[in-house]
Amino acid sequence: MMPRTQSYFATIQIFLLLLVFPQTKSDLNSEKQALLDFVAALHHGEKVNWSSNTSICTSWVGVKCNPKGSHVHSVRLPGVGLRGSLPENTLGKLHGLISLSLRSNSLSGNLPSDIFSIPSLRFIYLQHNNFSGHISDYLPPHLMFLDLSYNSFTGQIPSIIQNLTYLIGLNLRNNSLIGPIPNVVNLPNLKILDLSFNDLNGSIPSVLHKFHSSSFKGNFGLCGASLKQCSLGSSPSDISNKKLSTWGKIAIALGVFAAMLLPALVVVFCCLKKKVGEQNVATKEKSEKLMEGFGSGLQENERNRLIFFEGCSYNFDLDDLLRASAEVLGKGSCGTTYKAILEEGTMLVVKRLKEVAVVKKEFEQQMEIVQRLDHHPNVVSPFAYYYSKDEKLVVYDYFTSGSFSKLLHGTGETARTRLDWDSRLKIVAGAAKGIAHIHSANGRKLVHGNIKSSNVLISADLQGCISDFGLTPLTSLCVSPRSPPGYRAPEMSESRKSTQKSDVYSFGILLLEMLTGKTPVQYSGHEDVFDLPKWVQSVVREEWTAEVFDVELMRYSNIEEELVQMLQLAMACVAVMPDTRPSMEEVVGMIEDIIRGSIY
Ligand SMILES: *[C@@H]1O[C@H](CO)[C@@H](O)[C@H](O)[C@H]1NC(C)=O
Ligand SMILES: *[C@@H]1O[C@H](CO)[C@@H](O)[C@H](O)[C@H]1NC(C)=O
Ligand SMILES: *[C@@H]1O[C@H](CO)[C@@H](O)[C@H](O)[C@H]1NC(C)=O
Ligand SMILES: *[C@@H]1O[C@H](CO)[C@@H](O)[C@H](O)[C@H]1NC(C)=O
Ligand SMILES: *[C@@H]1O[C@H](CO)[C@@H](O)[C@H](O)[C@H]1NC(C)=O
Ligand SMILES: CC(=O)N[C@H]1CO[C@H](CO)[C@@H](O)[C@@H]1O
Repeated sequence: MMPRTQSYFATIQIFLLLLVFPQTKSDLNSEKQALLDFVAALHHGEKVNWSSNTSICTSWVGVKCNPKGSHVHSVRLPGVGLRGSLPENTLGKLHGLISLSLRSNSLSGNLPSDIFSIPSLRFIYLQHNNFSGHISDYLPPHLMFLDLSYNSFTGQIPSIIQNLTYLIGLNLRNNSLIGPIPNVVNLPNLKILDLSFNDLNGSIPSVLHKFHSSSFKGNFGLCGASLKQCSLGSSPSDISNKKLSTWGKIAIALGVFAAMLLPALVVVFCCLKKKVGEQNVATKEKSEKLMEGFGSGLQENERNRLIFFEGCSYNFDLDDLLRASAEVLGKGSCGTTYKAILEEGTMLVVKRLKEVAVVKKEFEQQMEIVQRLDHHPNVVSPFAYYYSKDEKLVVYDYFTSGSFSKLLHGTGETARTRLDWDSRLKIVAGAAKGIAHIHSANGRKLVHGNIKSSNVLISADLQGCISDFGLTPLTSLCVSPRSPPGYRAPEMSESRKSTQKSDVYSFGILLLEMLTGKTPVQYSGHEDVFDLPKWVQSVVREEWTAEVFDVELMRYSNIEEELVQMLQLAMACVAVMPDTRPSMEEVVGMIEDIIRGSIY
């Protein structure tokens, strides 16, 4: 590792060491014996090199202990040819076990109930085996991930599920489960759900309606949400997802929400209405003209005042923009972003700003700053703008691949893309370079001020490019909860003023988002800030560092070291004291070191 990066990592390592909490005295030997009994009861391949004369914490494949070496905290034996049924009184004796993976083996029979009585257990991966029997009605209270998919489980989904408030992912796909989905009311963290291909019936609980219909398909008795409507009495009418009109969906959704009778009903309703409004615009306006109401108040002599930046090769005018067909890409309190398609086919992004805080001269000066920034492949710069008393537009190139946010989390209807580790590294490296470029320009005085995953656009060659530079000073009036609170540095609650160090903080959040797959702002009807740094710290404190990472990333082997290095970098960026955060240039250097490490 390069010397300049060392101080940050040293800080983090001390931080990690400080977090090693005192543990109850335990007998690691009894855990060793339990595991030897476990493996002796099963057929297995040669890979499982466990032996009583080697050290369980350092030499046993698939076994990891806590830092103190007092407990086994994870057992991972995916695809090692385990055959037979799991013996009682073995894994159940691992009192500090946090993560268990026996996926992709040929295990069968019932799961011993003592496994689920380990209170520390949070991650269970038993998919792709042939386990049978009922799923225990005692599950560990802090369970975060349960994957029992592709087995032969029967019986009902245990109702204890509704009490698992830490649950992030539940996958029961391809079993033979029957009966209703338990009426969950509050699973605030649940982000991954797959109950498809079972024999479930009854209606889908309303809090699960946010999941795509693919989470439920292959259960012919299920109804509600985007599946067939639940009918009272007579056989349910089969209205497919596509045929259901938007208004039909709204009616169902409203009905369900009304039935919930929550105090938050009014809030939820408002949000829903708003969303629906946007969707309508997005789908219907395709053939309509750009930006309703725009242009009507313009003087004839103002109509050609679209100002192009120097060197721009486009040749169209405001009238062309007015004739373009448009689609709403996003709507915020600072304005609306449209995708516009000119009549000859050129695709553009037009930001129509609201609540602009400055007069024309200042607006022009700000655009001048944007224009003077040297071209950089990782910075998305506008190429034209328009200013009048009533309308302010900024025009950009269109990025077909969309934003990093869209790729990581999906949007409403579209499921998230399977984004591999190398792509993620490449995207954040690009975004970091773009931000560092902004920070280094103009006597190091420039600040971005609005770094978030939806402002990182993906170029055709999968580079991350930072957009929205230069607009923050213009829109500082729209102080609203819709600006990205999850990315805001702690010192900004007092000063409100963005700095390069607050940009670094926001970028650190973006890194955490990339690593964990979690969004810092959760939209559960209304916006909740999810304190990512605090969550990561709490996870690390409890000694299951590996488990903070996005489950998508768990499919790649040999990236653990890079993951941890990246996590350390992210934590350095989100340091509470601005001065202790690295500069953006240092961040770029560190990311490059990590990537280089991955090549050689
Ligand atoms: C450990 O014991 C096994 C037999 O149980 C033996 O084959 C092996 O050589 C021993 N290894 C060491 C390092 O003593
Ligand atoms: C068992 O296998 C792991 C991984 O292949 C290896 O790191 C470890 O040294 C092995 N242990 C023994 C005792 O051979
Ligand atoms: C899985 O287990 C069931 C009995 O529980 C058995 O009928 C079935 O053949 C097994 N499937 C495989 C692929 O072993
Ligand atoms: C789930 O939690 C509720 C209250 O929080 C409790 O009354 C109920 O007994 C719990 N269910 C189970 C199966 O533990
Ligand atoms: C679900 O199926 C079970 C039989 O498996 C049946 O007894 C029950 O009435 C069904 N419930 C609904 C709501 O259809
Ligand atoms: C019910 C169901 O869909 N079962 C399928 C589960 O997956 C196996 C293969 O992985 C299929 O053979 C089963 O038909």
